[in-house]
Amino acid sequence: MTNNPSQPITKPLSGRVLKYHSNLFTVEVQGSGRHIKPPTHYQCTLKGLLKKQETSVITGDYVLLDNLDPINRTARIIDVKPRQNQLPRPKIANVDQVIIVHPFREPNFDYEQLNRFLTHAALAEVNTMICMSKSDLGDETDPEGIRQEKQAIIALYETGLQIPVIFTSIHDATSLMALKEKIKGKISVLAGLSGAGKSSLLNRLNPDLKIKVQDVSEKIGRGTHTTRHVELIPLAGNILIADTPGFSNLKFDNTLPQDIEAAFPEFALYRSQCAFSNCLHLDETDCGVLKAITIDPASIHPLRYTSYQAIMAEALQYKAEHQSSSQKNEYGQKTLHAKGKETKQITRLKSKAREGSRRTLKQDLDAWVDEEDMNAKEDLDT
Ligand SMILES: Nc1nc2c(ncn2[C@@H]2O[C@H](COP(=O)(O)OP(=O)(O)OP(=O)(O)O)[C@@H](O)[C@H]2O)c(=O)[nH]1
Ligand SMILES: [Mg+2]
Ligand SMILES: [Zn+2]
Repeated sequence: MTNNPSQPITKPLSGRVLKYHSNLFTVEVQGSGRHIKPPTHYQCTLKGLLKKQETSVITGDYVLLDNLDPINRTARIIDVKPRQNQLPRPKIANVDQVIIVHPFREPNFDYEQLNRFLTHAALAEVNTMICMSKSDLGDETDPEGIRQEKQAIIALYETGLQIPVIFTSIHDATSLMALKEKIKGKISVLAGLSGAGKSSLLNRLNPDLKIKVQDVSEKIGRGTHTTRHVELIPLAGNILIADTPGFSNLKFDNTLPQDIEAAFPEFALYRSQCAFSNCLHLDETDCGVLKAITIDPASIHPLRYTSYQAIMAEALQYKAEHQSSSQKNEYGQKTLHAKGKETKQITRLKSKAREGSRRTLKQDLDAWVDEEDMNAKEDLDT
């Protein structure tokens, strides 16, 4: 960086997008030089060519900047680096983990909603943990019942599915310390229902943030969104964590059935015993999953399977409406089968990269057959 802060910086610099709001990207550029300087935030526009190419730039993206004006703190984004991962909702890239903030109470604990969020994160292939918020709330007349309910949640998700669970309350400093331990040195994104308490948690981790939270007097209702933007917030302890607008609901009407099936890790033990390699474990004959449920109801938790059925119904509806199952879904994946091969996920390429590799992708697609054409495993084996 130049020594004279009034001089424009001519050399392109790289940075990370923290926020997109009102057509401007807030980009954090790390300080450099012999004496470590604090990071600088630049308000950036997008280079015309990137707009023309419809290159998407989202929070968490690593970008290259030119035209840096150190006085007005403005710059221009001229390139975007390939993403390690991305979530379609909340829209964010390059995170180490998604923390699903799910209320234990207010509203009452809802297994299906939580299962929907877990499926959503599994589809994006991002590390996931569960933060059961508002765990101070509950029926004080039945503390033993509350204790058992919390244990059942841990048994199902942490012990059963290896998804870490922590219980937090904004009124319990110890629980907030536990959360802090989980986010130290990482880039995390908070995701969950509106009113789950995402912004409240961040305000407790750093009271200087003063993020607007839902008024306690407001009735928690689906559709009340207090946070409006996805924003990565730096916290002490080498923490970067994104506050995001909550969901009012989470539907899977843009996802393929086979992708939903693959997002349920508990089927892993049994799916190889299904007669059909594209079995969805609904009512098929010789289904390893259905057999397991009949023989040992504890093999797959009934609440997970019920959620699976509900989510699958939405995905099947989507498939019926878009008969070609090789269409891209919002997770940027295509589910295709090759004869005798495993399911293949083709991750969506950025528009720029896609341009250069259209031929390869086309060849790739030609080599694979649509799952619609899939026959029973016996056919593939011959
Ligand atoms: N009792 C209790 N109330 C909480 C807790 N965490 C959040 N709340 C309350 O829940 C309400 C919603 O909190 P917010 O932080 O605005 O929720 P949010 O998830 O950020 O909501 P959106 O921005 O709409 O997505 C607020 O009135 C908080 O005071 C908690 O641990 N215990
Ligand atoms: Mg919020
Ligand atoms: Zn099956």
